[in-house]
Amino acid sequence: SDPSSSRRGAFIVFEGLDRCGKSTQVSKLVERLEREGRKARLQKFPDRTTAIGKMIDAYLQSKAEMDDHAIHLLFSANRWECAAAIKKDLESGITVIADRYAFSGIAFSAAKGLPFDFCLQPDTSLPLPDLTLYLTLPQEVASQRSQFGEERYETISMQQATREQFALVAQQVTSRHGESKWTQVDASGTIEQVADRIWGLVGEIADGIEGDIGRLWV
Ligand code: 2DT
Ligand code: MG
Repeated sequence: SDPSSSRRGAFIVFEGLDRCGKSTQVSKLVERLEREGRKARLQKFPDRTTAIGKMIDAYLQSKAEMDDHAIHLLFSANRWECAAAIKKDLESGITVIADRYAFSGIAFSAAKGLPFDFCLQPDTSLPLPDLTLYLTLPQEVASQRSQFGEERYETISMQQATREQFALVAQQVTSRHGESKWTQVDASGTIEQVADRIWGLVGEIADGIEGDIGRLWV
């Protein structure tokens, strides 16, 4: 019998600052998993296709203004409206790969000055990622990439402040959920070099997970 049949899919999250190569690497990983005969699904956050996502999109493109707390809660609500589908897919053996998640939510809002504990709360008990890959790239490299500066938050000072908050988020994840849940990845080099690095880190969890889906911050 197939040993993987009793296993659920892994929930893998990619995090990092803007233009570090997350979206490229998320797509590469989904392709590679599918090529190896595994079922995988990409979930982008924010998911700009929903009603809430459209409000977030207007905010990010500076077509709308919003109170910092209100937009923080909308980003979280955007995850909650996708949470049941993520759980369902994981339980049916699909590997779900998210391009950003609650950790971006905390890091970016805290960088604007909202209290860290406030930023943490709304995402409490969302599905817990089995692995978060935090991609790092020197700011001067990210800033040179095309399209940097197009959206709200894409300024050097905001990226620097967010980088500091991501370090605190990493501490929270590892202290509450364990060292194995957060891995920093050097995102410099060619697309293929980074993809190989990531493939090595994903390793056997791509074959499925035995335990239950955890709950964030619980
Ligand atoms: P993309 O460029 O990846 O579409 O992100 N953000 C994202 C937040 O402020 N809070 C969140 O909860 C999430 C998921 C990071 C658009 C921007 O939105 C920020 C960059
Ligand atoms: Mg962006």
